[in-house]
Amino acid sequence: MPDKGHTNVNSLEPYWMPFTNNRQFKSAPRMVVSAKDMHYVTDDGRKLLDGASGMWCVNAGHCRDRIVEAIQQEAATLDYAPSFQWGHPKAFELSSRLAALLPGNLDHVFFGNSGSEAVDTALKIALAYHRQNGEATRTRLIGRERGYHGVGIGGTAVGGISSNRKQFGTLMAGIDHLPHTFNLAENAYSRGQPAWGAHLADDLERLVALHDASTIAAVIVEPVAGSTGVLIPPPGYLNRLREICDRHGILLIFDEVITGFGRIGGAFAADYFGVQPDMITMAKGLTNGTVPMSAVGVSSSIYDTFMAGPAGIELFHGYTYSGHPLACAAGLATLDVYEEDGLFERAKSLAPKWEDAIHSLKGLPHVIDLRNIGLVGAVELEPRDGAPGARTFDVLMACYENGMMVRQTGDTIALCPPLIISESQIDEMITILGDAIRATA
Ligand code: PXG
Repeated sequence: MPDKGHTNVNSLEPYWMPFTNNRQFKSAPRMVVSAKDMHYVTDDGRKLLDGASGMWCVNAGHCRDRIVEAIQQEAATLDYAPSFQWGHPKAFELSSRLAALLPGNLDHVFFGNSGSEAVDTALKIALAYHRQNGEATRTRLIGRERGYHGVGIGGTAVGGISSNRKQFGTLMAGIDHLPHTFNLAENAYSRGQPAWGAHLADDLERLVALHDASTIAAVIVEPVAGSTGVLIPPPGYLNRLREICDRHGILLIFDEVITGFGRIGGAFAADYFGVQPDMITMAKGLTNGTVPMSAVGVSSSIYDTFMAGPAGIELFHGYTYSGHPLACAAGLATLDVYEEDGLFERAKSLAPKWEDAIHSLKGLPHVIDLRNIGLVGAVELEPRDGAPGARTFDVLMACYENGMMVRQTGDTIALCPPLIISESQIDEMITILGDAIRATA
């Protein structure tokens, strides 16, 4: 083999890390090597309390025996099965379990491997549905500012984070955005849902007036925006979006990649907020983060429209790994664990304690807002002059030094622990975070 100058197998150089400051990371790597329940273990043997469920996905805690065994067994039984024109029983079983868990008439499930794929799948189903329904002019997609819907081209387009969009502009025609609902002046330190802002849903009427309903296929929103700093909807906001979509024949998609599987205290945010979407995207907690898998829950009216079409393949879409056997085995075992441990109810019953804990950080240096819902918390810090995100990165590092992993996004520290967290671990988390904030000028 030619010597390419980095033959040291432990070189950090070849790996181009995703959404990471590669140069910073490689100058001072943070490596984890194992995990169990509420903790990671670092390469220097320290335990880290997991304040982030990895990246919002390990809802049942790490390396749960039942899930590990299910994956091991499946790997030795059916390593792979083709997903086009062939089936295997666990894909049908998991679909049935999910259909039973999903709200209302979301009775059908389409599998992908990542949240990004679920989002692109849902958007493509929306476009194909309207065409199938004789409304082929409905091609416009509406997202929301500060929305995150993954990194596929569709998800990037409907997403509302400018840094994620600016390099990819030409692929994003036929898209518009609602305003986000985040407003510090009106809503700082709200406990749970903030009171102000439901009227912002009415902006959808403005977009309908501008573009005409006959051009609009779907609206996609995260019920609670996660990646851009935990933006919680005001009461009535999601209901209004639903009403306006109904009035104009527009499909409503909830991106529940983060909010699904108990995170905010119901199986899905749609249950928690009592608003029924036409599709729900899910990933992350679907397999407790163990094997990559995502899914779109689809209403029976959408599915039936396709099944009433001409004979043949109804939807020209799918992935080599749709419904992968290992992912299905992991998903089934994960649903068992959620059910047996009562984790969705647990998240709900811990939420008041969690709320008090988050809001106990009020008054610490540079804290300008605290937000919470279910087992999600956010601490908003005043940005340093000319250096957005720098202060929260220092807090992340101080937490890491003191034994905890948190998520940082812009000037927000986000907390979303596994739903198995104990009350004393909530206290521990708040102590470490409070100390980190105090230690960070
Ligand atoms: N939709 C939503 C709402 C998400 O939060 C995706 C789609 C994309 O999923 P994939 O599996 O393609 O990454 C996401 C992903 C964070 C963080 O720290 C959030 C995500 C991913 C990584 C970090 O907020 N969300």
